[in-house]
Amino acid sequence: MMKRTRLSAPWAGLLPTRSPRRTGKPGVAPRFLASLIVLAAAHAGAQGVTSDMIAKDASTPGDVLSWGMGTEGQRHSDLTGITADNISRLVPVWSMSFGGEKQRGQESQPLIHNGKMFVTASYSRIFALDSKTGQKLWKYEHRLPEGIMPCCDVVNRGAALYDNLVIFGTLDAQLVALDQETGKVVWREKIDDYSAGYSYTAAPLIAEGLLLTGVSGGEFGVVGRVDARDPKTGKLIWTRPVVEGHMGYKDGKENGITGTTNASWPGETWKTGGAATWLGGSYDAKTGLAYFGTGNPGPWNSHVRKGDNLYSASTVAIDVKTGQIKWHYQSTPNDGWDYDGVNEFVTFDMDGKRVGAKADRNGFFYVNDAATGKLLNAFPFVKKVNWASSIDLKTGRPNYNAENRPGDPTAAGGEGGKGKAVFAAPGFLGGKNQMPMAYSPKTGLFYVPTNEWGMEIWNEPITYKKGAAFLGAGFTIKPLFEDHIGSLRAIDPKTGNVAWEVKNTAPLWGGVLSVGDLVFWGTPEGYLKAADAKTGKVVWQFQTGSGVVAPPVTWTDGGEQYVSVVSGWGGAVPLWGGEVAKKVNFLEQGGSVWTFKLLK
Ligand SMILES: [Ca+2]
Ligand SMILES: [Ca+2]
Repeated sequence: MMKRTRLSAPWAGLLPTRSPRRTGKPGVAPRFLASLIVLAAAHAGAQGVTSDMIAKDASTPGDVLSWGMGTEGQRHSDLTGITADNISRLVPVWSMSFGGEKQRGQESQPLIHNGKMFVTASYSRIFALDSKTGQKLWKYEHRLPEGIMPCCDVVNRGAALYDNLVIFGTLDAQLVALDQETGKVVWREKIDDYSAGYSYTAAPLIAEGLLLTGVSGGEFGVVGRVDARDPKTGKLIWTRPVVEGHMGYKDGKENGITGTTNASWPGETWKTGGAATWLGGSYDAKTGLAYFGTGNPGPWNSHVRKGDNLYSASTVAIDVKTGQIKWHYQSTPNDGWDYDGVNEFVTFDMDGKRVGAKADRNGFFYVNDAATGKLLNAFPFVKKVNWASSIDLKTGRPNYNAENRPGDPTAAGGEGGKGKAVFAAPGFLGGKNQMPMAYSPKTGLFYVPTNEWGMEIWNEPITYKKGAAFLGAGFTIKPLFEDHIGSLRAIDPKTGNVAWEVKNTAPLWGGVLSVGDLVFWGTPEGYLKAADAKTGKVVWQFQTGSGVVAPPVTWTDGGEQYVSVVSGWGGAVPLWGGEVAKKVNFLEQGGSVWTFKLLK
């Protein structure tokens, strides 16, 4: 059985910090007040974040308004201020500590707007900082109840900006919207019941003026879905479950059942079907579709839910206007290995078509038509994949290696209720996990943080109990190679060729930034590194003092280019990594943001 990870939060939570009120003192001369108002307006630029600004985020280097540096998720910037030739002068300008008694994993991507950085931290905290100096402007610490159930550490991956608000999700499955200037809570809405295993850790997505979020909790028999809200008020507009049989809603009215009840799930299994949308989504204005990945079907034991188990372990493309599923592509039908299909679907142009790519947990890299979902290409991106031999490009289905599916515990010969154990690769932590890849339109390559590992896995009997782990499996993650687990790979999406790789001893768990002719990424050993995007030659590295498990960003301000990354070791590896966790238990926790620019 899985060990119940202790993630209760005795941390009592401080009251949200309030900035001083911005009203003038009584008795101040009107002319002085008037000039203050002019100054304040000039300073603020007074521009709220609009849908249009978010839609153009990838091509506006003065800000970072979305997770993915553009809702398409390419994580690419055309800025060329920092190059291989001058990067030896790239130095830290400030570092800011998240403080607190507890640290754990820091997986957050900062946002930059109007001279401010908005960055979330572990335990559902968010900070606003001066982006040039790192000076703290305000912070908000969400009051977490006892008994929250995050499966994979108390992380948060970032916020969303809309108008004058900054919005983020919490470990007790709420959304909190705060005033960007003051940190004051403007609205707060419950996503779902944390005592049933729901939580939220992804950055919300803004598309077409709607706030789109998913749910976490795939290890607790929750039901995955995507919600759309009015970002100004938090009011629910539509909700679309991603497990077949569940009803969707729009404007308070029924909006059609997802799929066909019982078509791919036997009996009542769809009611606790999992498919958590825990990494959030991407959006492409050219298709009008939001792409959400879905996690494992529940429970892990695939023999109790014979069928494809739609739409688990899939990419689901949702028409933002209607809340209807336009297409789906299932990478692991009847998943039996916890191959969550949540990884980001990054849209880009290839051969004159709008397409999207995903480096799946299951070890295959997929390219689909972004408008129709048609599978165009699929190839392994890690060295050892043994649950399937290949993907049939005609049918889109995997060619399974049946002997590497963990056995049915009810089959004759099972010992003590345990099914036949198998060694499967990748391990359930995936050929790639939550750490987002980057795409460079300049090189046409994806920069994918990969890991090489396998697992011993077996099934056990399980029944659903609200708020309890719903796995029905036991497992141990094991390394495959002596010298490395992680590898940053530059992958050609047309051919599957690996242009170059940079190996890493520990598993990679941070994301990638493509900027100009460089790529930046972090390592659990604490380094932020940069390499030449064409050759993979490492041209720069900096030790941040704790493991980097977050994606870097870049922007420009006052003619200078900045790079920022969050540092703080943690996430799923130390909690679930079996033999790998033992290898990396010397790494120290932390919690800080580092910001760099060129020394003049
Ligand atoms: Ca931008
Ligand atoms: Ca999972």
